Amino acid sequence: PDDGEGDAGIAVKTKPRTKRPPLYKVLLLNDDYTPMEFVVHVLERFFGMTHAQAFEVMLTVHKKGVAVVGVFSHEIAETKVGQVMDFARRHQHPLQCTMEKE
Ligand code: TYC
Repeated sequence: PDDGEGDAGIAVKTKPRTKRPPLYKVLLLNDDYTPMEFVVHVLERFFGMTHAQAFEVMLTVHKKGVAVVGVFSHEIAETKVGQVMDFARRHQHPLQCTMEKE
């Protein structure tokens, strides 16, 4: 514990640092088989996008290969990835969703 005095009794200031939790980008990956409408539905359902937003983001992934679909705390990001992977697997689509530290 810092007594605020250093070894020679000289006042030494330590800045109060409030640590923000790290954020994680959730990424959606393109593939050749998942139907476009399914991806649009995923983005509406799990990421709260409107149909127009979801369609736009789906097209970005389709054309560029990958897109960030949201930025969340570690716990929320993990939950989203799990929900998407689970939903895709249940419908037998190869859709991939991952997360990475921002
Ligand atoms: N490339 C897919 C197709 O042509 C559509 C697609 C878009 C798949 C986005 C995955 O994350 C994805 N049917």
